Amino acid sequence: MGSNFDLDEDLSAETIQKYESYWLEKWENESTYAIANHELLTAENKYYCLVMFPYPSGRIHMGHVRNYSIGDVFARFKRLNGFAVIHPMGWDSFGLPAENAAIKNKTAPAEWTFKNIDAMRAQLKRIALSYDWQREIFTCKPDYYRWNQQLFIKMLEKGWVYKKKAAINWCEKCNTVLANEQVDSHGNCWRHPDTPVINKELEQWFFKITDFAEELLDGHKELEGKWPERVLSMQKHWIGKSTGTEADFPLENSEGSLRIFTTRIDTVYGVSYMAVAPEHDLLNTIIKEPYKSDIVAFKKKVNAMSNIDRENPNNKEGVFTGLYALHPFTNERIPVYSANFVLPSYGTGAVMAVPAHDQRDFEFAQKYDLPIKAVIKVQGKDCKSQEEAITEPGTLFNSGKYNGLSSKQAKEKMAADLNEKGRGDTKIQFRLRDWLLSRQRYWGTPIPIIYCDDCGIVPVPEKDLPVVLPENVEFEESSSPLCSMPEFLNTTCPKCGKPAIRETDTMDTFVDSSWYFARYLSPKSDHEAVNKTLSKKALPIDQYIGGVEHATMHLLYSRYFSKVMSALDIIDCKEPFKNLLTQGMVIKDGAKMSKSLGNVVDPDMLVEKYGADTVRLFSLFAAPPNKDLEWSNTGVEGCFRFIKRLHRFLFKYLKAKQLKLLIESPHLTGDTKSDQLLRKTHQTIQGVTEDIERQSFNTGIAKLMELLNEMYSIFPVEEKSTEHPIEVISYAASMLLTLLNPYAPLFSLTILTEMGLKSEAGLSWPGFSPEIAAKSNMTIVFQVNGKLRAKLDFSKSESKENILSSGKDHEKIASYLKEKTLIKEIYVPKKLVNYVVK
Ligand code: ANZ
Ligand code: ZN
Ligand code: ZN
Repeated sequence: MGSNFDLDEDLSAETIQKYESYWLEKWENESTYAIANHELLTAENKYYCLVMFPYPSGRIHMGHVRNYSIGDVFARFKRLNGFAVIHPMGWDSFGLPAENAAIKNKTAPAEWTFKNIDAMRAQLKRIALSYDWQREIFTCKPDYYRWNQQLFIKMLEKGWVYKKKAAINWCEKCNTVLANEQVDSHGNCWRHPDTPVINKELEQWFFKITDFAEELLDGHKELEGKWPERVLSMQKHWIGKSTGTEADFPLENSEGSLRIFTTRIDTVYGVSYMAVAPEHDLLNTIIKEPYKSDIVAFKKKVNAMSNIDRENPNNKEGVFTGLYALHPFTNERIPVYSANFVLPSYGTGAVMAVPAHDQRDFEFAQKYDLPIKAVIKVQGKDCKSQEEAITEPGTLFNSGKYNGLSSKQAKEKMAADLNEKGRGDTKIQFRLRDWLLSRQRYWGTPIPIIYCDDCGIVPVPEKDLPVVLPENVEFEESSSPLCSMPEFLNTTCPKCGKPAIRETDTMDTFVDSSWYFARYLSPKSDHEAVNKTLSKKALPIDQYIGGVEHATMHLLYSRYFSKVMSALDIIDCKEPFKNLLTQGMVIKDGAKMSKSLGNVVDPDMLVEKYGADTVRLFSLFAAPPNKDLEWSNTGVEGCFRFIKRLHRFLFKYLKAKQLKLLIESPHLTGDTKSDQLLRKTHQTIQGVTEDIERQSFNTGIAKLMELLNEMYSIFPVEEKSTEHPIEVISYAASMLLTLLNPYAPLFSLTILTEMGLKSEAGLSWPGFSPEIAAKSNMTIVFQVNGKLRAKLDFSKSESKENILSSGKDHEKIASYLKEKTLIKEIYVPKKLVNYVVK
């Protein structure tokens, strides 16, 4: 038992820094947490623990500290339990901020990015996170993004990527298009919540994620109970499956017809007008003057509106097209309008409007004085004096031969009848749109495409990958430097050899993060994106941790990519994240801790003052992982005091060279104090294990604090240590420090080493004895003349005499015995006492 660390009694800041850096250096030199692939492949139990990798913005903030500490508890806990743990870290290092910084500071994005990475890596290392740094990846390096390019080409071959002109979302601040997922619920940019996204028509690249809509929904079955319900329901809503009917309404005096999508074909007898999106093709064809000019003006007006304004109920607007459609069942003439609330990208971009049963249609009808005809009777609703739409299903009336049917019956019957006439069918519709992946920005993966005047769109041949992003660039304000670099732009066509030019758009950075978890398995491989054998073994990720803000972005895209990559036989795993924990935010003074609000606490400063263990401990103790954590300086102080207090207790025995590492539990001896501590120790092992397993890290820490309190109260430090049972104290200390290891590894290892631990690898998670941990108490019911007066707890070994006399002295009972004569004392062992008095 050598004293390596030269500890002092009150654990000065200097001492803490000393032993903390000892371990950090050791881990660095020995790559302690690296796991070789052969080790992973042959392991009986593997555990893949992953926390969403950071964007290298420059510095780690408390949110990162919390998040990565949570991940580290899982990783260390599983390692101690004998699992082969893979716990990697990398950098989501393409993206807009690097470009903005480049424009502002005149440094190239690459330089800025790598400088940030170096700073942040050092910060992560300083808080004792057990990463396998040999697997570090950088999405902005060609050895990573070339696989994005290869995947893109493979998907192009399959027809899963395509280019088309479309109305897209444009952010003026980002100066690029955005995917639908990147427009928030207010119609603003995800990066710029104060900037409304506007519509533009542009040629863009899309991933056909909609082909996988059904599978993405289906996969949820596997995730239920393992992902937060909230994330699943956000994805479900985003995918938005809805079953309805498509129906053709023939156009009057024309060969053509207007196809609509409705979820309420049962209301078809109540149609009073049709409405098409201003972008609908019909409007480019058969419209005559004077309607034509009205429509052109209307289109212009709607185009200038944001989607959110467009869907605002107060902005409902439309124009008559001069056209009439014919009712598919009655042949009645129905006027066709163009209306802003009809979206071009949903269903068929056209609707049958039923004002009596749809609130939007109702308000539009009132504004333009169109008929409102009720056809569904709903119990308890008066359909005569309608003041709003009656939207519930009910029974049909005013509906010809369908009268009397329920909405449900009518939907089936009508769809079948339409189908028979060749005028429609049941149709499943999704809200999900294809993923727009091209960005008009520089700092991202170049899309590996060449444009040739003769051959058109030509993918870069695999042997010519990667298309390297030039790093020495100069920025002119807004546009991507790639557009003005002949050395990048000019190339030759791989098909015909003539001069051709390269695509200058780059990929959405969400492409990078959609499969990075698989790249960690073979981060350096230069002949394949993913080692498939390893992916079979290591995937899915057993525990994924990250922010709920990614519910319909990264978490949806990754699931999609896993399905695509499985279909392409690159990996073998369709659901990449088996369990998901979405951590809460770090709050200070009532608001999310953020630079813009000026309420940040600098992790470096805390680490310097208290050491990494305290910082970790606080961020794990102050709230359960999935709840918001309120910052509190006294809370940090409290965690610091706990470590110091633990140290002070142990120091006395350490100094006397009495404390030794004890893995095997001593037996109960019959000595009350010693048994009491042993019992509490086993209960703590049981409790902390269960707490970590149910992700209740904070209560686990509370139990460790309780155990320490018990140690102090049973064996006060002021007493002479030689009179204390050193076996039991050694065991309690060994266990407390081992259980503390996932939370505060540096202090834990330091003291355990002082107690005789030879190497960290020798440490393992302890088991407990259920017999010793079992409650030692019994509850006795006390009556006076048969009436319940009190319930008191006693040790199971307490004698009858003691129980009877303690009852008599107890305040709740004594008053009933006062000035009475005690005739009899009845005692039912371990259950009941009855004092009979007169
Ligand atoms: C007639 C009708 C009658 C409707 C009624 C509703 C109630 P979900 O559930 O979201 O799929 N709709 C269809 N395409 C549209 C578009 N491109 N833009 C705006 N609205 C559109 O909604 C389907 C319903 O949304 C459809 O059913 C249609 O209105 C409308 F009493 O058709 B309904
Ligand atoms: Zn933006
Ligand atoms: Zn060519």
